[in-house]
Amino acid sequence: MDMSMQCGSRVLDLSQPVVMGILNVTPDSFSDGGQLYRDGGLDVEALVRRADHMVAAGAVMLDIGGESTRPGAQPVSEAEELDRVLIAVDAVASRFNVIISIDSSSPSVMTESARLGAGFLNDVRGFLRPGALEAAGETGLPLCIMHMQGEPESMQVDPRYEDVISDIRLFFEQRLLACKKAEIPAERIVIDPGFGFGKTSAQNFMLLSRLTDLAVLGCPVLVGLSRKSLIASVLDRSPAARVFASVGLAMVAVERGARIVRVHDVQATADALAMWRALPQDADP
Ligand code: 8Y7
Repeated sequence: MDMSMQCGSRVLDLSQPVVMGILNVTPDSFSDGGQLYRDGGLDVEALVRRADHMVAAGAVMLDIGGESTRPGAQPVSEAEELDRVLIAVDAVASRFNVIISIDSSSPSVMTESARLGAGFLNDVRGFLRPGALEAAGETGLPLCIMHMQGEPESMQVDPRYEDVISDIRLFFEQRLLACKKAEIPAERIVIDPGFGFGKTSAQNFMLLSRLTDLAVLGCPVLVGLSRKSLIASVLDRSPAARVFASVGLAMVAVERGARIVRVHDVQATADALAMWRALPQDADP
């Protein structure tokens, strides 16, 4: 596996696992929503402080999202999403040495963000919306293809799989084929099983436990487990109190081959990863 990816003007080195910090610019995200909103508008100064904090704590990437995809979330208009995301990209790109990831399913958001300096595209809908794969391909940026069963409004209503691992692997095989047809090289693709997106807790834990089964596809694996409700199926904790459990899950994922961990709590996760990195990587366990 090639260990580095060109993300616009920056290089993403994946020879070691890295932290992607979550920068939500939505008024309604489930775990940190609304903190960057004041008087109904985006508070750019607060956004810059949050970004600064995460970069200083060791985030190599920041994932900027303007549409909440929590279970049951209502869709946002494309104009509203564009507005939120572009303000944030502009504010972050000019100030920090960090790779900006764009959490969006909208082709125009992908295109315009890339123009303003974004370096990575993250689509929870796996670039399945009409025009999304083509728009992503034209940016020349790496993409993270995430698996989701259903749509956010209804995905947690009785999700079913023949076999969760092989069903998801088949999905990635199909998407990789679509990328090939769209002339997007495999070296530019990251895959993500999409924890919590149309999966029961048991299915989520099964996926995590067998994460190495996705490595056979040859793409780096990204995981998002931070503060998610699979934790609440084991521990009775509010989202903000799921930090320790989230770090534990991130370590399990990295141990099973994940290369990018998408998290709210950058410092806690980066410290844990620093310990993982201190292990001699070529020694037998
Ligand atoms: C994920 C994600 C979210 C994830 C990737 C949340 C945008 C929900 N989760 N993107 N986005 N993977 N690639 O709880 O697991 O953060 S939003």
